Amino acid sequence: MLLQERLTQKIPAWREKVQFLRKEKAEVVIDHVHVRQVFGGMRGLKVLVSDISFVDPYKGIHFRGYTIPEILELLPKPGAGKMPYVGGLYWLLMTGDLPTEEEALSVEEEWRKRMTLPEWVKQVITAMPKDTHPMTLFSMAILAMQKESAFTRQYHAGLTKTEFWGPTLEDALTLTARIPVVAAFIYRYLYGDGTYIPPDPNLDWGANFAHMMGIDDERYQDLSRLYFILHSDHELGNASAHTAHLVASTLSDLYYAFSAAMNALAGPLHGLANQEALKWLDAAYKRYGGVPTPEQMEEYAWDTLNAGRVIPGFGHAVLRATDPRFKAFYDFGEKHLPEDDYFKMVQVAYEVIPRVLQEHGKAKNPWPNVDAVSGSLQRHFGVEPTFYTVLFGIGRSLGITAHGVWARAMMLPIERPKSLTVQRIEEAIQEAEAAVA
Ligand code: CMX
Repeated sequence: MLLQERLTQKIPAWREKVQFLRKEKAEVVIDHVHVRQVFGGMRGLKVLVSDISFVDPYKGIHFRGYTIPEILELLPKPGAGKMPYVGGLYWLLMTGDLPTEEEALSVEEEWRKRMTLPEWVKQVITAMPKDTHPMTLFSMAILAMQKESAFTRQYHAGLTKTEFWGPTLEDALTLTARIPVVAAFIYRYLYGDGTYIPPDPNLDWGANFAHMMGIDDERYQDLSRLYFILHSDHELGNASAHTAHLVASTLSDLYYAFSAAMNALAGPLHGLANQEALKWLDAAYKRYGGVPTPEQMEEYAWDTLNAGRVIPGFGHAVLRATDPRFKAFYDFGEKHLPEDDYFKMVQVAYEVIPRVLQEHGKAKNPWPNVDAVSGSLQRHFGVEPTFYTVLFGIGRSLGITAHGVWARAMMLPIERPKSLTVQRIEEAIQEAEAAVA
């Protein structure tokens, strides 16, 4: 397999570099811990390693050093003017190299070989009541596939630490191959007419998802590719990626780790914000009987803030500017659905809300994140809002599994930070203040 060959070439040098840093530079200080970080969700604490992606507060996400506009321009595409193959992005995340078309298609081919869903997974899904949230079904379905983990099987058969990454790559490819199939199956079970559309082996990962959803529109194929690329990764410290990293550090396999990550993604401050953002726009549309004017949007935003609630889709723990993922979706909306009322509401919100949040004075970042726009595009194609977080999860499977393979390649240990009592923190403060005095 091409991807495995490339990683086999790359891993020894990285492993050597990491081993050197861990052994020879172990005592070098690269960050200090502040009291605000201990009580403030560890914001900004530099304690994780990711060469796969990096978020610049002003320029946003970089995948292996490339910005979103660069990614959309440089990755191989199924045709002129189309969005890139998701398989090409996966190659880049995994190897750090921009793929040739052959390399991108080799990933798509691996996915094609592995995408058949076991029957029992479908039975687990259809045994559940239809008012179950799709994220619950998604997480359960991933866990239902765990018995197929190559890593767990080979680990118990006797695998040495240096070999861990190989079967983890196997799991990564099988899991990511099946993720869109599972997701579309859940969608059609909950919201469809009871029929399931099998995958089409002639289509690429993104287009195949559109096909299995039953949305036969080339624009939706392109939106799917774009959606999964934009949601693929956002450093290692975000709640879902970090959950997966923590779980996998115990040598749990990627099925356990990714299922756990989806439980973190299901929270309204994280992945569920895309569903919440659409619901928030929906309520504005109903309240004003159509697209609100800027004045009405401002009134509506203040009512939300005065009720002590957050405006979903705005703000970010790391970003301090408009999210470039928001910008890429916004461009898609302007090109393909400028007359859509919900997209028009996104435009009004973008015009008004950053100023309102600045006046409100709490949020460190008043600018929109990816969730402020993604739902309006999905809604245009008839996708139910409660499903939007699953779409986020499909994309996130790419970054999480790539991180999983590299954590094994670098032979990182189990995570175990230290907790302190409040009394010990107070003592540490006194010691620090006495030292200054
Ligand atoms: N609306 C109203 N208030 C907001 C706000 C928003 N969109 N964003 C931040 N604030 C508030 C916070 O609630 C916090 O208030 P308190 O001091 O009363 O607790 C204050 O501003 C400071 O928060 P912050 O440091 O700017 O933001 P955090 O790093 O704590 O949180 C985030 C980041 C994303 C959770 C927050 O901005 C938020 O809740 N946004 C709305 C939900 C959302 O869009 N989430 C999706 C994030 C994208 C992703 O998951 O990738």
